[in-house]
Amino acid sequence: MRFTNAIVRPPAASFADGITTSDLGPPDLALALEQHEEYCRTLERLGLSLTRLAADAEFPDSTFVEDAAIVTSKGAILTRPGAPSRAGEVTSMGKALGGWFPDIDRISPPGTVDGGDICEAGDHFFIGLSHRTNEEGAAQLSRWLAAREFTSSVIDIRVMEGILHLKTGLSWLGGRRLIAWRELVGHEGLCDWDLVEVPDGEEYAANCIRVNDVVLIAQGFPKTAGLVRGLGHQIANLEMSEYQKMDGGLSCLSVRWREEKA
Ligand code: CIR
Repeated sequence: MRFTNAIVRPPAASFADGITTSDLGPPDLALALEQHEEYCRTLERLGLSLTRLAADAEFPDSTFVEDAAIVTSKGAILTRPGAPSRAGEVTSMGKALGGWFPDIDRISPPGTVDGGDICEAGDHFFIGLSHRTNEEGAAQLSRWLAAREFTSSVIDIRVMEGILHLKTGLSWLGGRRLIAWRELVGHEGLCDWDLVEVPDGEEYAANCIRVNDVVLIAQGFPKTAGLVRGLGHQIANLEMSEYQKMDGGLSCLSVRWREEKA
């Protein structure tokens, strides 16, 4: 099954006002827009049809569209982002997804879920329990997935330092293969999986995405790129410097899904 569709949204003029813990300095908006355009072109080159939402300055973090929805081949659900400043981002996401998913579901209070905590690995979904996704949100999502014949398991990352979302430190490369931060490699919830450890000092590159036959990896992490290539994957590097400054990774910039053709 190949990805066919994605939703993206460029950063707005307020981008630098978003939430961040990084000490890399404020992002350069013009450069961020260039990097975003290259990201979009790469998805299109890989065969995806893009829906480009308009930049929304009311929500500085709204370029990180992945956090607002979880889309599977069997339906979509709007999240309830854990950061209060991001709660309103789901409204425009719901409208955008409505064309494909008229009966879209949603996480309801007191549950919170950020899409960045949800790592799809085929028919299984890892749900990160984080400072954004709470137990109630994880339980709601797990029931929703089970009703669609997907399995799920919860990985608690609240005690792991420096990890915002589960996918900050864990990505699926296809089959049973995952790439992960060292802290996650020994995790009991992942022991049935084939874990590739991201090289020391290149932790940011653990947030990569496999889009059809190509793994997209942030530019500037040569050891990770070499490792993934050595496993037989084709890779493409994307410059992400301005998003890293705002704690965002490659996966956050799109909501991707596979459209079943009738
Ligand atoms: C935030 O803190 O919510 C944003 N500045 C970054 C969100 C990154 N999203 C993701 O990892 N899925």
